[in-house]
Amino acid sequence: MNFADSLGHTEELVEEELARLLESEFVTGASERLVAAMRHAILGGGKRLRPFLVLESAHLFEVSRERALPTAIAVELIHGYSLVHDDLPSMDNDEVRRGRPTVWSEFDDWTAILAGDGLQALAFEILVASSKDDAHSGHGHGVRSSLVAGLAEASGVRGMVGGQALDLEADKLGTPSPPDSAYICRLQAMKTGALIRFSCEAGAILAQAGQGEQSALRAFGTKIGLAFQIADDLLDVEGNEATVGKAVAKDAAAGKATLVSLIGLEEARGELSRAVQEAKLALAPFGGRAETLLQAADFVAERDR
Ligand code: GRG
Repeated sequence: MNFADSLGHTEELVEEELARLLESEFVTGASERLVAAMRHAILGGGKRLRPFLVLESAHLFEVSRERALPTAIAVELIHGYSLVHDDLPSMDNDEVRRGRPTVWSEFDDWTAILAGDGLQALAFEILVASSKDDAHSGHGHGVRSSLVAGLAEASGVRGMVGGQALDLEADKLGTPSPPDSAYICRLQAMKTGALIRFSCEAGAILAQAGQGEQSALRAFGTKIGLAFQIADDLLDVEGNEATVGKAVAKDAAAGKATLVSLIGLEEARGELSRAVQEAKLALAPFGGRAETLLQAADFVAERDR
């Protein structure tokens, strides 16, 4: 299967699983409007890159798709919640996401806040409830608590939430003024990098791989997280709104400092290709087994959406 087909296959799998989840006992008794907002947030779009990274990193260790799927879904639920909250009027104030109205503009802001909260809680609930075969393997509890701890760290104040706070402080409070590239790199590593890094590490956690292999995947995830963010900044400058599925040229219009605005397009392209090279180097210990993850690194850098 080529890379595009493989990513497409994961998109379908994740879509089906999320649709099933949002009709399951996990939402029984919840307000219909709230569940509709959660469905609007999470179904019908998105590249599903993070779940793909979870499934592929698990595949490196021959962990089955079935066993890795709850972790992949949990990561996507966290990502979905972050987008819903990020789009809110009080944060980024976006009306279009994945080519459709954002949750707050389709519903309202309080429903969007609650839908995001609901998606976040659901992520941890399915992670803890997951995997029948873990229970038989004798190490289910340890693996699950490592996954929960890793996801909480990546999505919380030392990761995504902390990075978002640094971003909004610079943007709305003007501190620091002006943000320099060290500040931008730190906030981006937390805001977008941490969840991507965790997605790559998750396979090693599921497989209870040795420290060396886990560190290699962590290094790979850190570098493709950086590449992902530089590519995102470049898309904001060079991308096409219809393809990207959201407003572009927002950063420059808002006078927002990004790596691209600080170091320029050419230098940013150089940083992007360096990050991809370093990501690939980190996977050297896995040899040919890591072929799909190597292709994922190229995809992250070359994507147009
Ligand atoms: C609100 C706690 C909280 C956090 C928000 C991740 C984030 C933090 C905000 C997203 C803002 C943003 C557009 C960042 C740029 C990188 C990014 C996460 C892009 C969207 O991710 P993709 O391209 O989206 O994987 P799809 O739609 O493919 O899932």
